[in-house]
Amino acid sequence: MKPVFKLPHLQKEFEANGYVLLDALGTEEINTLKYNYECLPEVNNEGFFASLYSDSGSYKQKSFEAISAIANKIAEKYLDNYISITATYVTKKRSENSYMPPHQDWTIVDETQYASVNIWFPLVPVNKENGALYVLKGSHKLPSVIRGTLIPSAFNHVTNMTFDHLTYLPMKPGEIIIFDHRLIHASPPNQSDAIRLAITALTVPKGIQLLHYFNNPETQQTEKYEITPDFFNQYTYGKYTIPKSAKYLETIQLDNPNFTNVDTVPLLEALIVADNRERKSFIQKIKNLLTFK
Ligand SMILES: O=C(O)CCC(=O)C(=O)O
Repeated sequence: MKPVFKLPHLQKEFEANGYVLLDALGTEEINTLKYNYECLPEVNNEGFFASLYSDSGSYKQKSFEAISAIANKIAEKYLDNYISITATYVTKKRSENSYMPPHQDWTIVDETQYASVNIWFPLVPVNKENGALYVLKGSHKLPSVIRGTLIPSAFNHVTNMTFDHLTYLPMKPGEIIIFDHRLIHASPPNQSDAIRLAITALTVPKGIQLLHYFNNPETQQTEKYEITPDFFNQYTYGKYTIPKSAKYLETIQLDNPNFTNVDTVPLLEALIVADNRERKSFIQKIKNLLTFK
């Protein structure tokens, strides 16, 4: 697998957990990104919004332009020959609809050779109340899954990825997370009165073939397409049509696993913590016995 990070200790952390947290941005950059957001038309009417939900290619392009210089500065500094090909403000307004359920992002590269990542960061402090990210640490190492338009989630039968079991990542402006697209992540609804303003930038190794998988509802077959970064300006989330610029490559046999709670239990934070506590108290009991306490 091609390395993602330039620095070996970050690469090691990324391989172990599926993500890396960094203090990467200064106040000036945060203010620029906030100002650029204010210059875009208001589009989030309710709940969660990302530019992929808009059917305006020009809006998507403008939001990418508002972010790309800073996203690519991060990619350039920390990642080994990666580029951000699309980026969006991800906003949550107060609403139960702003809940983002646990999911993996689409497969957009050949994951037997490469890792594609998101660079995600908040422009306001994020917490349990307004929609911080939660992750299932190590879930990028679960058996491989093809993900794309209309492909059923391999986690449809998993019910234990609740917020009290996932790893909670409160973050301040300036902090970023770079995570593998295979990493399960989620965020609770915004219950505060202020908008939760964050950014996500889809980032890939430079110069490689980009992919999209599509479960064609007419044929019930899974089609594999070659795409270019333009795909993300042309595709509207929820419309289920593949932009003309995408090049059909082949129809594949979809052979995704069907995970159950048994597969995720070893990764669940609360259970690991409880397990460690139990182990510690067991060790303490043995020590007490040996020292006759
Ligand atoms: O912003 C959020 O709460 C979720 C973001 C997300 O799912 C992503 O960046 O892939």
